[in-house]
Amino acid sequence: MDVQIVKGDITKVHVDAIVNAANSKLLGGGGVDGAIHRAAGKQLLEECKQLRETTLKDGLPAGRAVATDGYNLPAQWVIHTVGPVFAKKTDRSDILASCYRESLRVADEIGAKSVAFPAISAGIYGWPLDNATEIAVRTVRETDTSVETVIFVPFSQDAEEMFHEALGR
Ligand code: AR6
Repeated sequence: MDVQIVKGDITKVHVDAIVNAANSKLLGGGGVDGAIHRAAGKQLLEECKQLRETTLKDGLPAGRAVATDGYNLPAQWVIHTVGPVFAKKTDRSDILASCYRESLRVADEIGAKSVAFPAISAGIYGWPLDNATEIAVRTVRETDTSVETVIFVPFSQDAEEMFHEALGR
């Protein structure tokens, strides 16, 4: 597997699938979720609503992933996953790792060969960037998948440096 780091806006990345750091309700939000919904267009929200009315009545649990079309995005699909909220006293890193594993599993299901990830949980959900990027890189490397290219898309220079550090380890 080829692993790259490309700083910027994930909604602009030309890959088969981009991963969205969503929430359990799956109906949009702030951060990268808001950016993806804005760029994909309102059909994305419609498909998410459909999912909530059918297969995901109780929402998408943290650590799980589901795919939708990418609509107006350059990416063909969006894989929505829900990161854990960071908690000092409880170790939720297995849930964060599961987000990457499950996203790659869903990518295999839909046949996506190139996948771009943001730093899941490292924004509004408060996960320290150094640890979030380390878990991201380690989990992707350890996952058995047919995905050929993974692109990590840091949004800030700090995040870019952390991804490079994690990749160098
Ligand atoms: N491209 C790439 N990365 C981005 C972009 C972008 N366009 N925008 C932000 N980031 P966050 P979370 C980075 O907060 O912590 C939403 O409201 C950002 O700098 O988007 O998992 C959802 O609906 C950070 O490093 O996701 C949930 O309620 C990383 O993406 C909640 O936020 C993740 O930050 C999820 O919180």
